Amino acid sequence: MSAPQAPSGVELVKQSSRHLRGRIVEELALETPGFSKETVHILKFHGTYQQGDRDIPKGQPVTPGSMVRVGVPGGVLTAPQYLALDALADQVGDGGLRLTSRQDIQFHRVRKANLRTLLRALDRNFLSTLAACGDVVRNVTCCPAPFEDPRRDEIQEYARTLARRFKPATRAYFEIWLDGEKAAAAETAPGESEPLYGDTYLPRKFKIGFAAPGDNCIDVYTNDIGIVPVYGAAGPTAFTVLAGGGLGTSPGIKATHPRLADPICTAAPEELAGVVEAVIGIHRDFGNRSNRKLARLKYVLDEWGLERFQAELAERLGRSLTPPQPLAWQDGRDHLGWHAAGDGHGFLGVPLPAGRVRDGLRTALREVVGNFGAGVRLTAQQNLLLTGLRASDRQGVEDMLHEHGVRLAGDLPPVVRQAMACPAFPTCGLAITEAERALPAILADIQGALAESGLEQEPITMRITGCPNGCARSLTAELGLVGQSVALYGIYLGGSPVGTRLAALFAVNVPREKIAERLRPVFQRFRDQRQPGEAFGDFCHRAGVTAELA
Ligand code: SRM
Ligand code: SF4
Repeated sequence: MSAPQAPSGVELVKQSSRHLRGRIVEELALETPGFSKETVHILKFHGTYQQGDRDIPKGQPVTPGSMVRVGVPGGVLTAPQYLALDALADQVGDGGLRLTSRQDIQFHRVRKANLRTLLRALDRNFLSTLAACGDVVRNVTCCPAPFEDPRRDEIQEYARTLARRFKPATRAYFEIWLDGEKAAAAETAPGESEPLYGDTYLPRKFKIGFAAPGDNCIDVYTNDIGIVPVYGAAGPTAFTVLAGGGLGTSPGIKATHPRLADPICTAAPEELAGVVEAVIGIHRDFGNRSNRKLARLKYVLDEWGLERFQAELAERLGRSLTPPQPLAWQDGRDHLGWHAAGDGHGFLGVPLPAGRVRDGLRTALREVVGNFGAGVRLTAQQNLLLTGLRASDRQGVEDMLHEHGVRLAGDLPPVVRQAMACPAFPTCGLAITEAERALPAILADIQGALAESGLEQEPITMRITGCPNGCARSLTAELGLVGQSVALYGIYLGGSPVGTRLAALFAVNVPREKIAERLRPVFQRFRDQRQPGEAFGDFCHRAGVTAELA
């Protein structure tokens, strides 16, 4: 047996943080614009991420600001909550909101002096940033579409219940940000403990997502735990539980790789929370605490194999597992355009460019939400649903959005409508290439190449990330672009349109302006050799495009 390895530096920081307090209070009181390295780690658990500005050339002074991530379980916001977030974007942010690939909302460039103001305002609106980042259960995602099926609402309720259950127990967030007097003491509250997480929390981030049966809009296989209900007539009769998904790869570390989650077992509704908690417990106890690059649950599954993992889970639950049910998917696209909802109303899915809400789009959404009282639901594909609209509102809503230059799903070519991009430059410290900012030019080139082959109406999923961490889930797209080295991208092809297969590497180190050129022969081949109704990603996979042309 190999000798136990020393815990990583971050483990020691967590251990000595007195349940996520660290020196946050002391450093908030300092005049300096930023926080120390240790405090930056602890702040992540509070949903706050210190960032620089990568547009500023190296060597020039940068005033750090913070990305602040608001957790929104299942992506559901009320109209007043959305309007409050919108107002805060001007008061303490950079004048915009960023909807994330996990149904959260981010503020960018928040000054240290404004952090308390922001978190208090969020709290007054029943919103929180606690555990939106850090080594804990992150936002629990769930298909947000309120279709005419009450069982969808029930799934949302399960997502909210798990989100509440797995919040850290520490009072640190409330003391530091919301209650000034207690913050002064900043000691661990008497008798406080973290029954699930323990003093060092999890070895790494942990993600949970609920898909609706047949509808994989949330990319369920990319989660540490994916959950898919088995529907009876009145509601879910059971849940298929998957484990071990994750997309991140660390450049230069061979053992790291993307992985789709495996179906593990079936849980009855009353068993679900216990099963999920037991899987989290396995991650807590067996995840790698010396190397953060290898600390996700997926590597425990890799090391153990499915059988040992299931045996450990069964032992923790004190009973044998019910085998998982086979899953079938009809769709993986987002819920854009108009749809009927369960309450006699309708909802409109609005495509957003990489989740960024600013300028005319921001004004338009504020006016629709304000004037029509629309609820807002964030999707896991960086888009937004306006809910609770009457048939008689439809024209007025569309006019209002169009007036501000917003392009709705029907106004956009399918490849643009479905595209996703991570933020990358200038805010992300890990970005190797542009992503969000390069998206419009790349899409224009790809549309041109598709049109040359008469494929402009093909609903191809295209996603781009500025590094191999996979934040916009490029590797479950049919066409994925991944930043590899300065201004150069890897092209990945063959992901399935319903998110059940990883895309494979097709070309390396392609400059941005050459991406469409490399894809042109593949599009032509797809046009000529596809089977009736075959999707682009399925064709690339079947025809072995990546193996032949790489
Ligand atoms: Fe991510 C790190 C943004 C979803 C895998 N991610 C980051 C950081 C915080 C950069 C950092 O650590 O310094 C990025 C902040 C950029 C910025 O300026 O906002 C960042 N991740 C995002 C968001 C905002 C991208 C987006 O386009 O919306 C998403 C926020 C989700 C949320 O609300 O919680 C986001 N990140 C994802 C996803 C997709 C998902 O979960 O569905 C993944 C792939 C799935 C997975 O977890 O494996 C993902 N992010 C990573 C990783 C790789 C983790 C790993 O296991 O290796 C990192 C790097 C890390 O943690 O060290 C990372
Ligand atoms: Fe940053 Fe890479 Fe995530 Fe993009 S994929 S946000 S570049 S960590």
